[in-house]
Amino acid sequence: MTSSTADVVIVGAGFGGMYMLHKMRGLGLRAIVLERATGVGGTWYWNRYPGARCDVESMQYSYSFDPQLQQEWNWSERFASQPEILSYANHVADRLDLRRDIRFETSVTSAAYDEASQSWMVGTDGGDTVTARFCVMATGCLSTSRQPDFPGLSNFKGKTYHTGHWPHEGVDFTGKRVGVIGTGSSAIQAIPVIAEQAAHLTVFQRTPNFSIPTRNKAMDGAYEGWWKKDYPKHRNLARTLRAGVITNLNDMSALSVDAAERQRVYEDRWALGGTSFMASFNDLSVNKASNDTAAEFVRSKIRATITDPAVAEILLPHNHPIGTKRICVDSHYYETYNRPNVSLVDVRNSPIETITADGVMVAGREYPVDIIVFATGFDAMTGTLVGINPHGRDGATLAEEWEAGPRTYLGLMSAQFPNLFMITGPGSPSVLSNMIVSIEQHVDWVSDCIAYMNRNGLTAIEPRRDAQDAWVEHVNEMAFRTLYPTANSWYMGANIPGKPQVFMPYIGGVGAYRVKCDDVAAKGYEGFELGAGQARAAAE
Ligand code: FAD
Ligand code: N01
Repeated sequence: MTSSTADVVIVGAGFGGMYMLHKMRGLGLRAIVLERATGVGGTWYWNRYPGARCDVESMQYSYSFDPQLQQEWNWSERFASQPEILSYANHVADRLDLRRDIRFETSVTSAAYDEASQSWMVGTDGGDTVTARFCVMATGCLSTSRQPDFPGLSNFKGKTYHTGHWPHEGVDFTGKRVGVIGTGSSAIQAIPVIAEQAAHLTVFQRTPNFSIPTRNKAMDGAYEGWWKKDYPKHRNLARTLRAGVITNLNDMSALSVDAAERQRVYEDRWALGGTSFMASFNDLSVNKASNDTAAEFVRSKIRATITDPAVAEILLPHNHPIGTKRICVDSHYYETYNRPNVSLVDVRNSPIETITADGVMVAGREYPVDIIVFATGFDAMTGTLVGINPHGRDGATLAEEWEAGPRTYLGLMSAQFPNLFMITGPGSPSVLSNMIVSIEQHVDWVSDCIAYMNRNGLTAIEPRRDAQDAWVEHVNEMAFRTLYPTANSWYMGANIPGKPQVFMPYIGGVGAYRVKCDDVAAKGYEGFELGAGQARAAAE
């Protein structure tokens, strides 16, 4: 057991924590990163399931802060695979010599603010403590995987895996009967690849999802050249856009054109592939009638792809507007159900009853499997932070403060928790954006804030409660202008029994959000209480 001190303690060595460390070094500060994995990369370290791939084009899903780095790295495909993104993360760690300040295989189990010294004491599973004035939670929005507590699971004789904890050595499905539970983004990527190898694959689907083909392909040299020739200009543009992705938004309502033109637009987007399908028209996420036209188009594609109409019927999504659960992207997902070795079990009305020694029991019938893959998602956005449950000033705990849903100012900090920053916290655009754009914006803002405090002899910062309340209200108000809250999604916390149903990310767009954050900083950190000595006094 050791105790160390630093200026900044950072939890997590994904893209958020890695960049944070680099920035802190740039300020001449001593930072220590604590990471439970054996390596860097976060999401891309853990999610090694077959078919795992990014849905933001590789030319855009990468750091922009280092001109040399973005010029020297070459992506091999339009959408990068998990192994390639992990290689990129390792390349960055090597190039910036990050590892010497990262303690791997170290889980943070506690974080407590000491009011007297105005510092955070962060405890680990090894019994070590790191004390630092600032604590940055770069713990990720999708880093606490969730496996439902199916009765009988401990009796299962075969192997089980969760997509978010995939073994490094991979899984050999050859000759095996495999069950996949879930049909979210992870399952939709994994299913076609597993089906190619397994003797038989049974998919247990509770909610059918909308999925768009990625049309992934090898990197086009001319396209790559176009990006690299003017990378700073393109990056600057991306930062001003709603999702932080340069995409061709058709700035017209779906209802402003006739049916034939709509069909043409959707066909073009379908052929182009990827999430830009949701940019076919400008009102798909706010107007139900417009959304219905896009949803029906995708349903028509599903019907046209699946040879067995009964199977197609089960796969047709009807219970949420398209895009209000995270839109999925795939490579030959629907076609996979035409394979003779693949079957689909609808568990919507007859949920999984038990896991038996040899399989999965649904509606009194046992589906025999040798391997179960849980593609059952994450306790998203809050699960990891509440799991650590920081203790702030005056005995406040994050779990209690967020009991009715997360409460933050700008998704960056929470009242009662001085000097504790979150990277892409709830109440920021985070998961509704190209996450690297949002990570860089948050890290830059936090870094500027710490530099400002140091320049001005300030030792503590905390959001005012009135500013936080107003922000939470604004986040809600923006969400309810859209169709998103109508879906039972993980954005709403609906995938975790008992979790408060609150729309967690900020939907106002990364461009508008950045302007707001910059404005707050320009006004001397408006809405925050900053102080030398005890900063708390006026924060109430
Ligand atoms: P993470 O990458 O989650 O890193 C957080 C790190 O914190 C992890 O390494 C974790 O081990 C560590 N950690 C957490 N708690 C503790 C603790 N208590 N103690 C010690 N360490 C801890 N985003 C996109 O923009 N585009 C995509 O296409 C995309 N695809 C995705 C695909 C999958 C399968 C998943 C799960 C997410 C995807 N995302 C995507 C979101 C992705 O999480 C972000 O893009 C980005 O990688 C997040 O980086 P991060 O550093 O914020 O968090
Ligand atoms: O998790 P999910 P995920 N019985 O929560 C089902 C990112 N990502 O890992 O919808 C039966 O989306 C559940 O059913 P239902 C992306 O942001 C991106 O797939 O709750 N089924 C659902 O089908 C994504 O959104 C990519 O009814 C049960 C599934 O499990 C996020 O990560 C790739 C069940 C969980 O789906 C999470 O995606 C991968 C039960 N008891 C991930 N419990 C890209 O392509 C849950 N389910 C970029």
